Amino acid sequence: MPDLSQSDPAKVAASRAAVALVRDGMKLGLGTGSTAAIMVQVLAERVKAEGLNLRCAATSKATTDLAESLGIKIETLDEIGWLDLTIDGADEVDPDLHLIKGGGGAHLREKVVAMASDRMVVIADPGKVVDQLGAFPLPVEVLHFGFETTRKLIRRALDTLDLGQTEVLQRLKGSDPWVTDEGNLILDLHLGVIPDAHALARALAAIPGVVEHGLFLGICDLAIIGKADGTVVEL
Ligand code: ABF
Repeated sequence: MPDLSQSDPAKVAASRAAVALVRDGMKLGLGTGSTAAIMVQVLAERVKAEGLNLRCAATSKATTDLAESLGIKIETLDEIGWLDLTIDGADEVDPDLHLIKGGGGAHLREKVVAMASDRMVVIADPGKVVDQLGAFPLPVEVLHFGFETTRKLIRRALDTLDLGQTEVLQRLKGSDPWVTDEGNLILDLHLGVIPDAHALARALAAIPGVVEHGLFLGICDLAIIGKADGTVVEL
């Protein structure tokens, strides 16, 4: 197991506080990203030390591989059915617990899993806390079919919302298109600020080639922000 003492102490603190919410017998959703990876390690420590009996679903292939390498069995969401708690990272968290997610390219599965949970807890370092969403480019997962048409429709929707100066860039991995675990492509919307996240979410969801956007509105129940000194604050 990687040495947690070498990991970002803020992420470790947030992870430990979130994993403290886990009880024997729970059904859990495991997020994706570097903070969620630390959380999975902390969880694996507890499972080993306390012999916890958990059922876990993962939000990505990367998290599945990590969890299983640490002895946590991963089942599909449909095998488990409904989850008690999902713990995941985020790219931005605002004071209303609205989130931007998807910098890791996994926001589609992350949203499916979060919405199948009684409780969704975000773990993050202080750099993720913002007054207003939008500085982090908003990821939008889109179909291959009609990709350029979908990009045009997104641009048109942004114009309608007076966000027209935005760059809508295809995410790449090296020089190849980024392909998600579900086989789709990603467009990153460089918005700067999002004055009305609900209006933007509605506009994006109305475009058929959009599979899912990275705005998580009214989904997160608690954000645990870890600090470098090992303490946490809850939002
Ligand atoms: C996932 O990982 C994503 O939704 C988010 O994009 C990213 C955060 O990664 P990290 O914890 O590495 O900053 O939670």
